[in-house]
Amino acid sequence: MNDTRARVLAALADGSRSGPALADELGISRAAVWKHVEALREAGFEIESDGEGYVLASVPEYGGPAVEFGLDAPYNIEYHESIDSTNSRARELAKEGAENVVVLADEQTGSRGRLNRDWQAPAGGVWMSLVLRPELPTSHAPLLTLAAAVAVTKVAREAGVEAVIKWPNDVLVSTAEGEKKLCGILTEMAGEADRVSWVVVGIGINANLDADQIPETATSLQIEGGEVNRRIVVQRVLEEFTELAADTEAILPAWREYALTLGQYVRVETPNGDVLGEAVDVEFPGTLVLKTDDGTVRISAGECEHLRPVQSR
Ligand code: BT5
Repeated sequence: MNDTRARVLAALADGSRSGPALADELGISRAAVWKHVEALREAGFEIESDGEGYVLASVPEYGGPAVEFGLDAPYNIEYHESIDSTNSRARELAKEGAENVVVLADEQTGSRGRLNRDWQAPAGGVWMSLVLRPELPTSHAPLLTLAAAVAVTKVAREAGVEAVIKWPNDVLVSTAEGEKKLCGILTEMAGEADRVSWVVVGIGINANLDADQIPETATSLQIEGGEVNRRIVVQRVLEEFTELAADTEAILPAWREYALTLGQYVRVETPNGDVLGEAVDVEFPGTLVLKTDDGTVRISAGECEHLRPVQSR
């Protein structure tokens, strides 16, 4: 949203203002005030005019301007009702030089998981991709994936859903029917070894979706805790993620606190074969440490399967 429009909106949210008072306050013409008010109405903000002046009566349920309104993180939101993949669009923007843009969609028709797996993304979920240009060496980029998992877990808990993290980046809920996936994260990047050029962090959260809209192995915030306000979910995830990304020292401790993987016997499929062992820690920048029969093994990437908690051996 353009800066002046955001200021008009913030002023109207603060209380009733007459057109002239608003023009004075923001140092713009009355005609400009009128133009911004009309544009905000078109974007779905209900702005009532009583005898005294204008006042904000309601915020649209979802969409770009709705998420930008009151967002305490430095992103412009590019919203699509339907798009093939928010990650594909975010990559395009990244290659054009964009920064701090979030591509957000109600529905995706061709979204991807890791290794080009299909990702189901019907209307009602939270599907978003952040375009970032962090000052990080490429090898540290996995930290951002961990930060995204922590942010989503925290926000799911705020919504009353006991989410946990499976290494490296699945957010799950332990249900009576076993572990079910609530959120998947797909990070893509380009750069030289010493410096990332851009990173796209794609986050897919099953928000207001029913069981018949997602795979059997999945669950949603709605199923586990009831319908959520997606605008707030997006805002809170972006705010938590941004705070963690600015303080990379805080990411691993927070990840450990939410991790279901630590303390489990696991099987990790790696390019060099399967590794079985007890997951004992995660180390900078996201390496899983396993205690195996052949000693300690460190794994930087792979598919992890939880076998059972260590205590129940
Ligand atoms: C992931 O892959 O978990 C990463 C998913 C990233 C999706 C986001 S949405 C916004 C952005 N735009 C994109 O195009 N992608 C990102 P992976 O670990 O490979 O898991 C994929 C597997 O999860 C599939 O093979 C299915 O078994 C399962 N799956 C598919 N759709 C799901 C859903 N909605 N919820 C839970 N599991 C799902």
